[in-house]
Amino acid sequence: MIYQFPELPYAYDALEPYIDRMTMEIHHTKHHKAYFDKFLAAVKDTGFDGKPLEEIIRNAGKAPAAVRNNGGGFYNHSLFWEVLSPTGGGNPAGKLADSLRKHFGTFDEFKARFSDAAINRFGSGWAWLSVKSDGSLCVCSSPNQDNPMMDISECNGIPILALDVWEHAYYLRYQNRRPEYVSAFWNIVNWQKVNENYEKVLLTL
Ligand code: MN3
Repeated sequence: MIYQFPELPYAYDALEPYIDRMTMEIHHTKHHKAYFDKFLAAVKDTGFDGKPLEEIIRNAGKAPAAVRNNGGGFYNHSLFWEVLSPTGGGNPAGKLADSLRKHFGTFDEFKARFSDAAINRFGSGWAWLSVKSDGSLCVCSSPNQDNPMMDISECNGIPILALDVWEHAYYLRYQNRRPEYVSAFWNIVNWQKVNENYEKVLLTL
């Protein structure tokens, strides 16, 4: 089958204490799996069935709402799991480190901007670091399960780093304290993977 539900690249408890085991397990096996299953059901018998997920995401504005929402949920979580790691945190390396400095001045300034986007997203949504078509980097947030790759997005780009700020992503451990969850996130960012994502996108521009 063209659409695959991804396994986590680490154990459910691997991101403790920053993200707890129960949150990870429910998030992956219930929330993410439900988006995947509902996407499969929604895409069936549309002209999008069998098309690569990225292509569907790029054309989300032309797809039925259930395809946009559940396809977004499928895609966004698949990226999110990959940019986290129990051995993450620290500073970015490679080309990305230089580009972050170039676009944001300092790594701390980038973190502050990304954290603001995550904390100030009203209601449910995501924060993103994306690469625009001219190769520049940009930080933004999006509502619901939208993402910057969607044609309807206000911040167009290819996402290379994602943070889920739906309450289901943090409520068990952090309750209403979203800023604490966002701050904890920096300890588990897999910068090696984010740099890989970045270099991969640059090759396609
Ligand atoms: Mn989620």
